[in-house]
Amino acid sequence: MGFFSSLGKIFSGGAARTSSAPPLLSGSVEEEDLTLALRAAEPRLSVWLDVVLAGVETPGPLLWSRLSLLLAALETPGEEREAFVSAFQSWLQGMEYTRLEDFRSELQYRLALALDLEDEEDERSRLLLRISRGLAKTRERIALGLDALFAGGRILDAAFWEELEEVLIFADVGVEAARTLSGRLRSRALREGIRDSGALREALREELCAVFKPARRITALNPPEVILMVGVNGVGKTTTIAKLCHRAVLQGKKVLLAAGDTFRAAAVEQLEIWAGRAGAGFYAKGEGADPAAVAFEAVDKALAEGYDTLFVDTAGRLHTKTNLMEELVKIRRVLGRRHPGAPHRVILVLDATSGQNALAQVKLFRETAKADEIILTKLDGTAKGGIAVAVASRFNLPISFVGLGEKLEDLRPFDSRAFVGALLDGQPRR
Ligand SMILES: Nc1nc2c(ncn2[C@@H]2O[C@H](COP(=O)(O)OP(=O)(O)OP(=O)(O)O)[C@@H](O)[C@H]2O)c(=O)[nH]1
Ligand SMILES: [Mg+2]
Repeated sequence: MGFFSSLGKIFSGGAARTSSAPPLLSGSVEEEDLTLALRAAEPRLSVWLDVVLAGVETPGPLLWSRLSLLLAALETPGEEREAFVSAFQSWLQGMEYTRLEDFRSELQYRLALALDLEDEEDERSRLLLRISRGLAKTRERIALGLDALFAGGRILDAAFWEELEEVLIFADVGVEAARTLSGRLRSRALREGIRDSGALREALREELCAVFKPARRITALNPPEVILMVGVNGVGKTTTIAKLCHRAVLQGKKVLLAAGDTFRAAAVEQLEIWAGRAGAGFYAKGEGADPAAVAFEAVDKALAEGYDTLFVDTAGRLHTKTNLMEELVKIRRVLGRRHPGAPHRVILVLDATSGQNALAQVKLFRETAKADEIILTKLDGTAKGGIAVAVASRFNLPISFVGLGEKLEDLRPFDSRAFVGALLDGQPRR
């Protein structure tokens, strides 16, 4: 159900309620007031959540009834409402969260997925704001540099274009990409007779956006869709599997996680804990087992038990260690032999804080492991956000998601316009 299509109920009168929905605590007066308040509020999930959560501080009957009211107001059928509330209750119990501030973002995330708000404005601006905050330092470098450059009616001479290149390089866009971008902008300015700084800034925005390739949204025709996660040590592979798994489970998929990192004992345990939290199946053979055998047997299990999606975790490895990279080739081969087309996606996880070294990682992981998609993690804490531009401009690979924190919900689809907006001006663009 779409967010805006479901607004009709709020604007056209009382919320639909069925007898199976949990009753409101203080009766219909409160229900009436809240419905009126929702009708008056800006139609955004975050705002509506503020309205229904007013006065709620801890998990309990008041929270459940308020949630039920919100879902009813959005025309969610009684059964789905109950399923949503009870899934959230058991998650809360497992996490042992007791204060609203600890679980509010998870709640909003679940509601967005359940209500199919993924592509709505609310989601986009939220992503933008998180990225903006995360990119504050990068943005400062670019924006201050550009402001200085564009101020005072400079002549667009050779020195100007050189300085533009420097500003971009300083934000970790990389020498090569900075040169290409500045070159493109220069010919465009000539061609289109651009003189004023506002138009130049807009042209730069478009050129930056054009660098990014749209993410593919494929799903394997022959389930399970097999996804292999690769990358150097500590970049966030395992956490990102957990986040992707969480999304998939909330979207109704049956997900299996395979512990292909048999190098660290703790890695198997770490993945098992995440599988438990996200509500996914789990397959492992323990420390020291052959990762290719784990992958092979996990596909067997996924096929036999009707899983939709299988994520295969792998041990972190330096891209320069040939024997370890060969191990990934073997895992790929074995997966393909057991299940045609597998792995359907090979995701290279890059740590945004690693700067220009990320380029060498992409090169080697693409050649050996055939990585065909990138997820950029830790964008929340870096001054080097420009690396996304460097990677996208040098390699023909889509960035599908970005990691913005350590929690399960801190993963967002990569939106190139929002990202470039955050880099250039940091203000939500409508
Ligand atoms: N701030 C922030 N931290 C993150 C993000 N993604 C992962 N982390 C943290 O990065 C650390 C490493 O994450 P892991 O998922 O274990 O990384 P890994 O690539 O599986 O590591 P190895 O298996 O040892 O190679 C953990 O402390 C994570 O919480 C992110 O998007 N933002
Ligand atoms: Mg790991």
